[in-house]
Amino acid sequence: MHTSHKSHWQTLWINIHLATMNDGSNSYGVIEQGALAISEGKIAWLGKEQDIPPFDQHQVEVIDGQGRWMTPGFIDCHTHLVYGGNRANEFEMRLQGKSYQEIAQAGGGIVSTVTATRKATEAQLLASALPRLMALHREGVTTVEIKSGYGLDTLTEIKMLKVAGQLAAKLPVTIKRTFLGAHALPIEYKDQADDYIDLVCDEMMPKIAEQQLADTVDVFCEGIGFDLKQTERVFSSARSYGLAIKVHAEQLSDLGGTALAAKYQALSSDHIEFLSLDGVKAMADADMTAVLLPGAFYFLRETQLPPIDALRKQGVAIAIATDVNPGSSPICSLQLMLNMACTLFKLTPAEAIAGVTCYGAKALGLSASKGQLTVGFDADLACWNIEQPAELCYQFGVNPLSSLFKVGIKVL
Ligand code: DI6
Ligand code: FE
Repeated sequence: MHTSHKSHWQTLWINIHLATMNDGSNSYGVIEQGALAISEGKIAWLGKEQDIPPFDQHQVEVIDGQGRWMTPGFIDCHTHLVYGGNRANEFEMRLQGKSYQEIAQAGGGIVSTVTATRKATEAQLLASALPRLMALHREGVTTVEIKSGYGLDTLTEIKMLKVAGQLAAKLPVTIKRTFLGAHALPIEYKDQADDYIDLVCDEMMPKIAEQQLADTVDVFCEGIGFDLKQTERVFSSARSYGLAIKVHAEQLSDLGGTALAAKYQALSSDHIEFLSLDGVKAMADADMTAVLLPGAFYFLRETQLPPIDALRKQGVAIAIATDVNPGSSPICSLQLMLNMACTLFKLTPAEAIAGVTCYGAKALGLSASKGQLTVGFDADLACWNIEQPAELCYQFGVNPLSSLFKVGIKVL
């Protein structure tokens, strides 16, 4: 294994099993009886404990892992965790027989969260988002993507993205921000979706790009969202500002949003329950990541499964995320998503864990620095009280996190 200069090590883990997650999705990339050294926030060496090169015992803090397991810190690559209010009333309506689409068409749904988000102050949004982020973090999450999309006006979209940025100062979590102005049509633009897309492309996007409030742009391409033409306008505007692209597509119907996103070299297409084989092939050709969101599938009682076998056959990387949001996935647990990815989507535990580590990183364009135990990668490390990696997916409700390191520093 590679090594950096031994005297630079700050911390050395010994007596620990490593699930490096750097071997592709069919394996955990296990190193049993391993060791891992940290230097300046990065992984400086890893390998078998018996192969540790000589080091200065006085300079290095040695941590005995006591036979526990270490994985990369988890990555939740798709959330909407900054928002005002909640939608428990809508949950009740759905249980009385209304569908998610009917509620959206009747002015509920996303639009009702928009009203609450516009009303909330930055401080209120921050205070309500923090426990959600905390819940993820306590379960081993060290990187989270957060989308705007409940403002749908310039001021509130910017307010959401600022709050998302402030969260990074509250907890030791890397926050990646995504501008989702094209999430839903605000009431003041009723029947004028094209005009709203003008606002997104000509006013919101330039400001957000200029103030560096987001590095990625997302669109909800759907019957109750935006059509292909509108989606393409947002993509081409994003590209002109040098912003990366993602899409919510094929969640409720097959509009072709994924194939369109592939033409724009998008990082990922997310949801994709209704994705066709051609769509899967387009993703493979563009090296896009498929982000599966079992929480939304579960919470909306969807029955159409994403095309998992086709994704596997075409070699598309699969990520798993919570989609934390008030309407379709009010569930702040990536550990539960690991369980659901296996029970609902029949992923193997190794695939599911890859989905919240190496492929979660890939979905965010971070695959060169996060999501693997690899020399040179950020020392975002989760240490688990388990006897085998599959336990992370198998049991739910007893948080097995033993300790958590963020860029080499113990944070939990
Ligand atoms: N798809 C989703 O699952 C969330 N957004 C989206 O485009 C739902 C957002 C909500 O219902 O508030
Ligand atoms: Fe979403």
